Amino acid sequence: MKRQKPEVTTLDALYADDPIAADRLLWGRRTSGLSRRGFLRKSGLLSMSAALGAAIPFARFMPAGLIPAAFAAESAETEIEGKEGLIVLNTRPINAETPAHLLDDAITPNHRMFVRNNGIPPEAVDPDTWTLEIAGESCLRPQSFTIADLRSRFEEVTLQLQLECGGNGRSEFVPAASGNQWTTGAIGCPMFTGVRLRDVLNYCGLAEDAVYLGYYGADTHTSGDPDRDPISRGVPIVKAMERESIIAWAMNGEDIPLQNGYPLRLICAGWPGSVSGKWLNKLVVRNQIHDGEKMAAPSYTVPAEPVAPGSRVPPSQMRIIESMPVKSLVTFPQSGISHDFRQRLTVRGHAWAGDNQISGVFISIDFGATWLPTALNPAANRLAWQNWETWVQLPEPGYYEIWARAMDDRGRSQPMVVPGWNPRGYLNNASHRVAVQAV
Ligand SMILES: Nc1nc2c(c(=O)[nH]1)N[C@H]1C(S)=C(S)[C@@H](COP(=O)(O)O)O[C@H]1N2
Ligand SMILES: [Mo]
Repeated sequence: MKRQKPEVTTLDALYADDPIAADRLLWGRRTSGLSRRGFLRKSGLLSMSAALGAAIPFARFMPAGLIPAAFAAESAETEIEGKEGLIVLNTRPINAETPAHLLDDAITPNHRMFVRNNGIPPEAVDPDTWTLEIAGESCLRPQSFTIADLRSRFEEVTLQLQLECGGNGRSEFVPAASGNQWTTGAIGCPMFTGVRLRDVLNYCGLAEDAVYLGYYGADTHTSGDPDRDPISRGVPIVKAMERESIIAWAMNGEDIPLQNGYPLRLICAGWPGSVSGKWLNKLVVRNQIHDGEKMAAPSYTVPAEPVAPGSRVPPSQMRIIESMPVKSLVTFPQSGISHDFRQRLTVRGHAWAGDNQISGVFISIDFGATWLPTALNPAANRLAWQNWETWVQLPEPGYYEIWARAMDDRGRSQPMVVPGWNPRGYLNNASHRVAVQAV
């Protein structure tokens, strides 16, 4: 029985088991999110401080209902070869995310790139005989290319491109949305080398009625049924024809890791990762919105109008997700560290905004009461995340959270609370929070 254990464990466990009960204990009432300020009960403050093992200097600014970032689940180690340190969410198919502090590199290394598989990757891939077929009712000159053909016929480009799963952040939705319970780690921004999709499409000729591009990959359905595709999505032709949409054979100058699509993949960055087909062996130019697997609602769609949490939404009211929203990550310090309060604390991370750019990243050490601007670097190229950095001086020992909030070049800011609930839990771009114990 939990009653026998000290209060510290109880509160911690309570948050893990039943955040609503923990909320009532600390705040004295049910709260409906992080929208209201303050009012931590005296007993609640004591319990929370005890559980955190520190005073909370800015407790007066804590929004009602806040679950301290220090209580986020501890990371488990994994066995995915070449992906050490990633958190495995599922093994069949393999899905693994990268803890925020392991995404600290400006350019995501291959072994830190998350894995999101809908099916079973192909085995025994031979890059010399791999072919990419270009077809579809709106392709004028259907034909196939080997990787060597692509390399010799088209200009090679290398770009840093962000890839984020549409479901990144899903774990925070209440009521829970089905699917992989990603926290913050289904994002990465490696360098990709390949050829422009538009060069290949122009070479094969687009009919006047071409409106959409669909992809197929060599992975197989988890059911084993050879007639079912795990996923076959795509993008409107205008997105496919952008300079940054590429067919890539290398990631950070090396072969693409098998789990990330070796030997060939599509990258249409800034949109849900699901449009960037892995193990790419066929592209179809369509005269209608591509109707491949996971193109139809509820997959990768959100309600056209806001809905009450838990609602059922008819497919006709769902819209295909296009650009991803503005978002940021604190990659240093690692959440949960201790820090000597007399020393400055460096804080840094990345920010990205789908098809758009970042105009500013702000951080708060007082639960959002005040915000400080950070130094923001330009992107390496369009559709690459931007790195930001600053430092803070924590005023006294105690428990702090560092919150980051990015704004895009259209003035849209990240929310501090989980945004619009949707049936499959896409597009959670709430501010990232890390815990720091100043000692
Ligand atoms: N063929 C194929 N392509 C795919 C997928 C897949 O399961 N099969 N998953 C998609 C999804 S949902 C995402 S988020 C990205 C993930 O890319 P990564 O595993 O390289 O991080 O690939 C996309 N491309
Ligand atoms: Mo995804």
